[in-house]
Amino acid sequence: SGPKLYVAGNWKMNGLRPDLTQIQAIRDGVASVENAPDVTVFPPATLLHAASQIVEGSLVEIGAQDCHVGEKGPFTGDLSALMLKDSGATTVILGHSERRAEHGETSREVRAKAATALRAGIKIVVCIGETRGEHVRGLTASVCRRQLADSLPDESTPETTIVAYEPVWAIGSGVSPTTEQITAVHEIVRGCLKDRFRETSGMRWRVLYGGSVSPANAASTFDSPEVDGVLVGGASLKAATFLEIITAAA
Ligand code: G2H
Repeated sequence: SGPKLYVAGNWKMNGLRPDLTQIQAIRDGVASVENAPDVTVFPPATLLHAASQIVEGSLVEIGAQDCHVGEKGPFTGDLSALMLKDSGATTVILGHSERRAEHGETSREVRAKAATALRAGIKIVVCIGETRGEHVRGLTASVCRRQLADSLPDESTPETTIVAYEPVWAIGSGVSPTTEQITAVHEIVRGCLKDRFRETSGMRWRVLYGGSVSPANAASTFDSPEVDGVLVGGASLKAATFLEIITAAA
């Protein structure tokens, strides 16, 4: 069997200090799940340090949602990968479609950030995915291939880099692709990874699905042999709901 499934909770711009009780509940819940998947929660940067202390010594890891491309310097308001690591983050999400859309992040920028994060010793979850318009025009495969090629740095390895396929039309919409559609895109992604990164340890690349994952559709998503885990947004905010998804991955 391959590596354990990976379940990520992306809190986006949600979460105040009282919500740290959700991190405690996730930590305790994961401890009691047999064959639990790898779980990483990505709270806002303001909660990274406290959340990391809560999960210390447990199976749960904490990650950040973005980082600056530079290592340090005059970049008011930005956070470097090293700062995130210093706060206890083991991982950073890069190239989420909300950042691509709202901050104009290009794949080239994502790739540069990814290289900086890997140099800082932090793992990366790189997001790709087509818009609704691209989907209806039949451009899903070509858009994903291009974003993947442009967003991943040459330094990526299966140990440090996770790819998340998040069709933009499925994000926060309650509409998700069929398991067959997800499988087809993940096969393309895996093929591209194998073609480009020939010299690896042999560890399987992890390709996650993201977009309206919920307790209702998690099990059918995990049915796909091409799905190595999920990136969950809205359904990760409440520990009880998130733990249902985690249990489905066990
Ligand atoms: C996609 C996902 C998490 P949601 O953005 O990254 O969010 O599950 O709310 O669609």
